[in-house]
Amino acid sequence: MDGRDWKKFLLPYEQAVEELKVKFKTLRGELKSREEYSPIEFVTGRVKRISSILDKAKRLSVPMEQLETGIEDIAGIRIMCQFVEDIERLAELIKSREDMTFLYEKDYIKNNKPSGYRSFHIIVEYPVQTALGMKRVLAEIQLRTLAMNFWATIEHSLNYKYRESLPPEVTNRLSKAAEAAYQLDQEMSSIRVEIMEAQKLFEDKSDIIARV
Ligand code: 0O2
Repeated sequence: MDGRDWKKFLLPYEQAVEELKVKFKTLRGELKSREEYSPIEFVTGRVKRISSILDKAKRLSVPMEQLETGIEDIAGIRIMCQFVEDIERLAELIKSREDMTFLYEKDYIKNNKPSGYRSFHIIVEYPVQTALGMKRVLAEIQLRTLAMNFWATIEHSLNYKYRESLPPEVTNRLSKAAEAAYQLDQEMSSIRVEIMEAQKLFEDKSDIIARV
């Protein structure tokens, strides 16, 4: 594929990422208004870089003409939550949506990766309305707590720096940090009800001040 072919190939994925970001940000606002608490803290999204698509295709032996079905995270959405319990709720909400089709999930929270990576991945099929008609694309929705995201972001940049051959000392520290992030999630879950009540009070107070 040359540059123009890639541009055309990636267009529906770019559209899918933009639309999904809007939809999940809207869901955050709606849940906040309805329930005074949202399981969504913030949402990000990206289209996978061409070099990263090619690396993954090579690693998984996916032929170029099967990229659409063979690489599931060309369109990627990341939703950050405060608590592990929020991830469970969100996963159910996503599975029941009618604007996307749930295909399957990868639970790296129950079964974390050897690296220490924890996150909940949902693969969906999302219909994009293009100038040529409807096109279904695959998208990966990653659900993470803030602690999981902190760890994964740091590990990702270290892997980028060391090109996946991390010095043992760094690997060791990352493994300890993964354990600490897990403990943090557990501690926060154990006082979740108190935290949520405090945040609701805080929201109400800010609301009154904003209206005065
Ligand atoms: P990019 O383009 O840099 O965002 P794999 O076979 O290891 O690639 P798997 O198990 O099939 O991965 O997972 P999946 O569902 O394809 O997701 C890959 C993405 O999950 C990665 O994208 C990361 O965002 C995240 N991820 C998976 N494993 C790890 C890990 O050990 N550490 C971190 N930090 N993130 C991970 P890419 O490949 O980074 O793509």
